[in-house]
Amino acid sequence: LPVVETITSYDWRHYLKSHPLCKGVPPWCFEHVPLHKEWQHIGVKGYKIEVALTNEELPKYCDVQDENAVFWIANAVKYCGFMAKVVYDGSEHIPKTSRDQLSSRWINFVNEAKRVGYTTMHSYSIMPPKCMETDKLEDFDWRDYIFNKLVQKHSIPTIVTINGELSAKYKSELVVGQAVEVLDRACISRMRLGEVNQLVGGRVHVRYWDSKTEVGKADFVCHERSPTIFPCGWSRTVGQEISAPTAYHSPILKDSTLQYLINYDNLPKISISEGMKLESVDPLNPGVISAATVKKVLKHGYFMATIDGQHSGVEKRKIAAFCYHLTSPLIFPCGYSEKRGIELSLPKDYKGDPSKFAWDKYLEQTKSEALPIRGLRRDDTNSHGVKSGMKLEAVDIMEPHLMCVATVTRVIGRLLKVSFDGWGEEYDQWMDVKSPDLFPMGWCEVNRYPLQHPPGTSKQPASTIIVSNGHNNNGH
Ligand code: MLZ
Repeated sequence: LPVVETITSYDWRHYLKSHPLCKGVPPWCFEHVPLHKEWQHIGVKGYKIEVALTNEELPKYCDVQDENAVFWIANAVKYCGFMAKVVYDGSEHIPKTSRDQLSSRWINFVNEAKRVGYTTMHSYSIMPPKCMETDKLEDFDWRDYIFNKLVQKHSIPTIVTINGELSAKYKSELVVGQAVEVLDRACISRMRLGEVNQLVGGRVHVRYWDSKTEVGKADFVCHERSPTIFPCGWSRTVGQEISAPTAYHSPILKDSTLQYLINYDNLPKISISEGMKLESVDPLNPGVISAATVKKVLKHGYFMATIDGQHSGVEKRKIAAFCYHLTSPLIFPCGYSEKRGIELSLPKDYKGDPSKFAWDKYLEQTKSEALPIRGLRRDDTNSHGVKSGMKLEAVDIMEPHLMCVATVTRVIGRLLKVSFDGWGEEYDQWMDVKSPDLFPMGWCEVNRYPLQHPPGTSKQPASTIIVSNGHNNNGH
């Protein structure tokens, strides 16, 4: 039987109501998020929609008892991710001073906005909210009003709705129970065979083949498009180490088709060899960019590298090599940080003035060469639409089951600094703009995945999610 748990999740509405200038990363910036393409059309002001009145908004004379059965017409006037501010039609009849307070509201546009006509289609009632019950409006002809208001007005295009509703269902490539090769959290230098335990909006919860965690709980969570999860056979194909039962290593086992390799084999030829230096986001301290060294060259453009910089506070960590691909957006040519004004974490064996790190000196000291990846970072522009100050929902890379409230605090080409609201700088993460670990505001709510409260906000009204473990399968 599934384990049913009740979890509270951060609700953006409270924050949005008190921060009218809030900006969210627009959903069209997230290629791995359903509706991202459609959002270029959806996310425009001026749509007429139908939205269910809350219990407090139900008009006095309303005798409908079912929740979410009374609707009214509204306009979406602002978007923050999947969240939208809507203003009820007829609000011009409310005194200006209380208009915004009474007749506007933040909703999750994917879950709550309905195409005009939805109410009729489903035989729900349509009534103006309580705030419009003034004496002046007692004999008002709402039917006539609605009709005039809706003539020639645009609603959400039918092409993106099913029976008047939007759907952000992720079409997963994986299925529950499928075997996969994933990063070994206990030893980031290698992979570990695992089984898909749960799929939520493209995020995969994996149990390792030799899992010792509680039944139903995951050992590792990542997005299915993340470079920490691969189909069976990947490790052997690229020459990476993997922990798996003995039989798994048998040569009789057929390698599966690896779509990941198809594109990569058209790479420009780069001569990469052991000992070469580069810059990389530290996988164990993702807020830091460090000098790194190629430790082992794998096949198909993959290689293992270790971080040279020893950041204070991570004293105890083992010098573990991490697997990268030459096209990885989190590796950079030597000198990248300096050119972009990013502080490079100092390599521990740098002999020289620590305030004046110079790559040529360091390469000379370590008798090494720079990895020639200069030409590999394509589309290194700011035209992706993500701007500093925008809010979003982001995975805490160090605890990847946690989805947190976050803000983009720096934008350097396609590289973003993501800071977690309420958490110190030491939790900051450098992330690629196309990272599948970034989501628009409201994504968690759409997928019924808990969004962590920023510290100190847990007393704010939260929404409650019922999670039935192992069976909250959004993929199918
Ligand atoms: N166990 C950790 C969780 C930190 C999560 C932060 N996410 C941004 C701690 O309490 O320090």
